[in-house]
Amino acid sequence: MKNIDSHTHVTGTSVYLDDLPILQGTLFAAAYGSPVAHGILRRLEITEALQIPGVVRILTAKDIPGENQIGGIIPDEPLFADHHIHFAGMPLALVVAQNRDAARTAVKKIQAIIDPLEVITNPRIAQAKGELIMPAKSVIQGDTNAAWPQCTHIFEGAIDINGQEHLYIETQGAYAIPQEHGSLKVYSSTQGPTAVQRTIMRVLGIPMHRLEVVVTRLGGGFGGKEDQANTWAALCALAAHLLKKPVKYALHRMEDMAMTGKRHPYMADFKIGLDAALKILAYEVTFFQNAGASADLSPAVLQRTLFHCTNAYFIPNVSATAYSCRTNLPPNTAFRGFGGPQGMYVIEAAIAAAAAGLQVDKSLIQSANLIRTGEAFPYGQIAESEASACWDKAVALYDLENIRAAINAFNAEHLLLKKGLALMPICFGISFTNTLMNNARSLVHIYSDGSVGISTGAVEMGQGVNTKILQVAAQTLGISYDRVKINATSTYTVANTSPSAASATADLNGKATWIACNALLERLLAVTDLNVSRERLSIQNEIVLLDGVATDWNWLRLVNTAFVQRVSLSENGHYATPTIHYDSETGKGHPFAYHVYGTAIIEVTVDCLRGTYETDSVKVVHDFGVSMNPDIDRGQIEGGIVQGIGWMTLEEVIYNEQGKLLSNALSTYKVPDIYAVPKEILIDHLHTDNDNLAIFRSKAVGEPPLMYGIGAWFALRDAILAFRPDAVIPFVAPMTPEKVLMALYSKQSVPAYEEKVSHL
Ligand code: LUZ
Ligand code: MOS
Repeated sequence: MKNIDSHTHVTGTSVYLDDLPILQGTLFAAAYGSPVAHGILRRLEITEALQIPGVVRILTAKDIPGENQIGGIIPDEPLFADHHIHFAGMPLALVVAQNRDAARTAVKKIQAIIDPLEVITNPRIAQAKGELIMPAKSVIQGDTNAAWPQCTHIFEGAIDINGQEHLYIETQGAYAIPQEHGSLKVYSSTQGPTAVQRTIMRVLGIPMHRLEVVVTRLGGGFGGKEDQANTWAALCALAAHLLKKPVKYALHRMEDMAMTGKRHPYMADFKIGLDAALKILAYEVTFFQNAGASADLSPAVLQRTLFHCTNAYFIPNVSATAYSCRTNLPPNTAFRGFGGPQGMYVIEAAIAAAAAGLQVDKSLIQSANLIRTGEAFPYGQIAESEASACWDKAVALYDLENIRAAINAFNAEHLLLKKGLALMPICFGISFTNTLMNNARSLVHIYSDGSVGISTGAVEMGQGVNTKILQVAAQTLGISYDRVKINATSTYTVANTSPSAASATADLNGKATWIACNALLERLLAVTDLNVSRERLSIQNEIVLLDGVATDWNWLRLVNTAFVQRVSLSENGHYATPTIHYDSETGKGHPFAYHVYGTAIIEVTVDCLRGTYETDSVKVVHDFGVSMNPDIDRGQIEGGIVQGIGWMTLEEVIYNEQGKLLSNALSTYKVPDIYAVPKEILIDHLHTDNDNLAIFRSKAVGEPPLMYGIGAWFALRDAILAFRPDAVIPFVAPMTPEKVLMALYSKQSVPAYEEKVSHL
């Protein structure tokens, strides 16, 4: 089935926040963000701004009727700074005006008198100064100290991984409209309508039942709107509440880039020990997460880094410690993979360091250590399948030996063009790491004309979740797709939802929809006069079958009969993932419903004169379970791979030492374009058919493929080494063309990176 949004997308008629018709009297907002990253606010000079024609009011912290607090996991983030400023771009004031231009012009006229304080942007420095978001966390398996003497080889290293701008095509925004009795209706470009609702409840001091948060769809989220849509919705709600007028704020791209958090940059130190047979015996890793100025989702992101710090490998002795470090950057936040990719890059780098030291191919160490059924992840969960299944299939299917031979032949023939190769296995746990978030509800109405309307907590953001939910309903009820409609997500129809995140949205909301549809099916099939046991009845193509044979009951007759008999045609399905648990005291449990595995073979070509490169191919064997929608899943994999390659190779978030974002527009922040995408992406399936935890035995597909992109970094490294076997290539991501060039031609090492890793 095609994505149900494809037609309106390509004809430009899909409705996003900025497409909503503007109500008469609507005011427009723009935030004034702090010009400095750290300081004490002495005074705000707003007289001149107030004189701009059209300006209605300028709001600050003292206008907040409730709490000046938007921190979710930890209450450490004011909506407006009122004294202590923690990052450049932190909102100090909100201009509300009759039009957008007036609001933006007025913002430029505001002046803040600030006593500057020392700015910290480096997480290692923050950690050394005790600037931590929370106490360090760790995950431990076995005993590394006892294991080191048994290791034949030990390697150590340091890592520096940059962040990533979400670059959702639709920027952040909200539109708040006052309703009767002090209620508010808020359209928000958010992955988490309930998070927006809770934040507004807190800031305005209004009960949640008066706050209707509505989301039609997003032009992308990628994690950037899991928590950070709250700010803009709360600002609009505040202004609408105080001024009793509709208030809209859709951020300009440069505002969005400068004021919102990104994927967390991480620094890390590793120590890896192997025996003579290339088995990894011990792995010690310390992560320094650059959390930015407040917690946001950083504690949960850190947890996932620890969970995925051994990627798809079994390592008997692991000691992983992670610090969430407070710096003066915008609070970093969820981004597809949610800390997992950073953990996985570090273990891949450690394996690469070992391979280089031992002069063996990296893939030999990788394949010798893939986790097997029955082995434990460091957090205690037992692997339920073989990581080697995807790996072995990829090696055989794509003929790795032949790929290698072709690359060697190419490299022997070419002086200035070199090809590189990497294999990238992935293993990603599916479920919110915070167990209580793993639940969803679906409200299904069958109308008396036989049409079906569905509301869930799922937010459509281009990932195709609405299409999948529609499939679940139509297939469960045995009716045509045209009969089903998925409604906009609203806190008035489905309450207390988890954000659409963690790759789990289709699983959770699909299951809830399945439960609701099954309950309706039971009720409908009970109204026939067939007088047979339920198991003998089913519906296919809208016809009721008895032992597989058509009866004269069909969908419409069932619905009409049920309606006449006053049988409820509505159902609210609730699903909570079974079996998951995790004890944060012991660091052990079974936090994930299941794992998604896969392996990618990545080939690149480097122009060794210019440092530029191309990705020739990404060949994947991916564990889909049983894909519910191969077209949508393929789109997720292709997009994930390109986004992962972008993070690892091209995209460079740059702050200066004063904490000011330099890469603040698309002219200075390079994302993959059509020329940077792999020339070839081949995707094959591993069918794992024994998994009944996800909807229709499909597996979650949103985040895992991003991590195939990590292979691009190591393929580039491989190509550089083919040109210059003695190249020193620090474990610094992204591997931009500049860095490739430096690795190719620097005298001995790459001085620009030395400073970053100088603590060693
Ligand atoms: N969000 C979240 C996530 O709150 N918890 C998670 O475990 C998670 N994982 C991936 C992406 N978003
Ligand atoms: Mo996400 S990183 O699943 O919002």
